[in-house]
Amino acid sequence: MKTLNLASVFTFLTICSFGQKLPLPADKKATKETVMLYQSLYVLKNKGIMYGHQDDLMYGYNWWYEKDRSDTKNAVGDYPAVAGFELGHIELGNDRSLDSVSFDQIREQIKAHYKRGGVITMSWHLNNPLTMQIKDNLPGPHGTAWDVSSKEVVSSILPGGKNHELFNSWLERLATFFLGLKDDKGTPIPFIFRPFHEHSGSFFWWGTTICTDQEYSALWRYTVGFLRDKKNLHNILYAYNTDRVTSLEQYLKGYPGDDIIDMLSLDMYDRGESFGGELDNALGFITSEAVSRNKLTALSETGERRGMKDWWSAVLLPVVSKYPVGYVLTWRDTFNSKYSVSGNPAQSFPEDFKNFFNSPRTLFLKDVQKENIYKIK
Ligand code: BMA
Repeated sequence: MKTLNLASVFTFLTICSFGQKLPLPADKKATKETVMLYQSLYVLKNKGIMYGHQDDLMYGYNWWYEKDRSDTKNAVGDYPAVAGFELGHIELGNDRSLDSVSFDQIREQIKAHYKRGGVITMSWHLNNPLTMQIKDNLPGPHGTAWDVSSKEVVSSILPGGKNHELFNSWLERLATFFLGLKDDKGTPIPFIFRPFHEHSGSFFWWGTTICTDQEYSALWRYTVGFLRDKKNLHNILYAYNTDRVTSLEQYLKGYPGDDIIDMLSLDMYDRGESFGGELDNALGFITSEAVSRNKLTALSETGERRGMKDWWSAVLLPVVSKYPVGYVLTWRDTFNSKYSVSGNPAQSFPEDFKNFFNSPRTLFLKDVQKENIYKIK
């Protein structure tokens, strides 16, 4: 059983609701459920860290899309508070994502998780709109999000670029999927969208050495303008994101602006002994910047890669506990992978994952359900 004193959280929420004005999402027309999500996350980030898992509801180590199944639930008896989903290849009009997950099933699971009162986040490893047009059978990541062979990609899809109309058609397909995310009453389901992620790295076509900071910012602004103003989507919280960084200046390179961004997030995997210190440093300046800008925060991708038995409780938890980190999300596991590279709870040392679950600092679905995060207080 969890020992978190929820009474204190409720008291705090009440004081915030009645005694002090909470910040609003960047979108001035955000739906009331989206405003509630924003404000609930804003308050909860000081009280506990929500656990999230990518594709948790879609497949696991040795199963593929079974109703209500979850490796997290299997390990600790509760769903993650945050369910992560991936939209790569929605831009192509495909039925399945780049990870072979059905978009219809993603939509169903988004509805189910919202109905349970959980938080939804989506990433988008979209193809490379410029190089994918070269049909030669080139090796490696040719034509994918990881194709960094040309530095002209972002400029080619911005207004005036030769691939601008193609990019518009991709955004149109993305928007169609988003417009279909409604609950049983037809209310749009609020979610966190984290496109063009890990900008500080140079492994995606929108990476820091592949486009200029101005182009990156313009790409963000164009995308948000399209979804928010052209398609009238007002149920989206936008997460800015980088890979590992060592300074605030590096973190904010290409930042598109407080008027469109809701969350300052970081991705960092454990690749060696220096992880704890590097994470501590980065979360220190990112969360303090987020607090001063009234934004949400998250460690939006992380995972264990060293085979450390006590990683959850001895490495991850002590660092994230020091800061107002809204959620921590471990990445997907490829189906039937022998070794968990991403921190899948069922595989990566389930005994220690229980310690992480039992910590009064962590929040899983049942904890978040009690908060009624979408309800106007
Ligand atoms: C990456 C890897 C890929 C996957 C992508 C999108 O980090 O897990 O295998 O296709 O995320 O989910």
